[in-house]
Amino acid sequence: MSLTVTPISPALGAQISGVDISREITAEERDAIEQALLQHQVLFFRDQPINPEQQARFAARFGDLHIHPIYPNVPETPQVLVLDTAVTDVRDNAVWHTDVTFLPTPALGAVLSAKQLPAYGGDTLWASGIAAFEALSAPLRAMLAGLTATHDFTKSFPLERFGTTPEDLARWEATRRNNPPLSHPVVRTHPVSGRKALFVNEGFTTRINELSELESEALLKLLFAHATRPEFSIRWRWQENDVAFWDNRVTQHFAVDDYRPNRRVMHRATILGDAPF
Ligand SMILES: O=C(O)CCC(=O)C(=O)O
Ligand SMILES: [Fe+2]
Repeated sequence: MSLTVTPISPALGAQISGVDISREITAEERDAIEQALLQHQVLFFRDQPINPEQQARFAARFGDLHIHPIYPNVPETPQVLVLDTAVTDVRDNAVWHTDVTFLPTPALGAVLSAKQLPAYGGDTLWASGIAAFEALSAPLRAMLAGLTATHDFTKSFPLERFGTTPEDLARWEATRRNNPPLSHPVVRTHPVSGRKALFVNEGFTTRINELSELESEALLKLLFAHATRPEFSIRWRWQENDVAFWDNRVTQHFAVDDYRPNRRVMHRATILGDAPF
């Protein structure tokens, strides 16, 4: 096996080379990638021209795949969703978020492939909830450990933008019905590594349940700002056929909205996760 892992920053991020993810990876490669993911939280592979079927096969080596309720998918491979600025309003990804935390079992991770890019712009940032949590003072860490927060699908998928046609409206209403606001711990323990991570995100977290409205608002503001500080984050400048694989249990990300009206097309396969604790 010639797989190598090159860290990009102390908090998170590594580039993986020496593996071709378009073919069926070996068990050894799979385990090396999983270990790298646990340690570095987001991995980048360059020059990986994968089709949707290959992307789904790669992602499925790490868990069952999720079919997104709102975003369009590749018809023959519905486990792969399409973020195409010519088709879908993706502006809501330009907020720091962890994917699908409105689900009782948010995604374990996702594999994102760059298909068509603007000449420049359209970078994506990731931030480590582990680095952010570890940098908090001991009294604040102790307080947060006992708290839960509400996550609401409608915060990042507002009716005004996702219910514009009768068909979209019906889908949005069904999604809202099936995904009422729910609670997750504010500090999550990684189910494999045991490391603790801050688990609130601006995209979906609306309220810290045990605090007053005013306290919740002030503390969430602090945590959202703290969690995304430059030293806990990295910014990836995409090339076509780059693939990113992030651990969605302990990270959040932000897709910079600075390139429209140029077109940008990404494919994502999302891996199902377990209930945060
Ligand atoms: O388009 C991107 O770079 C990332 C979009 C996003 O938030 C996601 O795929 O989960
Ligand atoms: Fe996302």
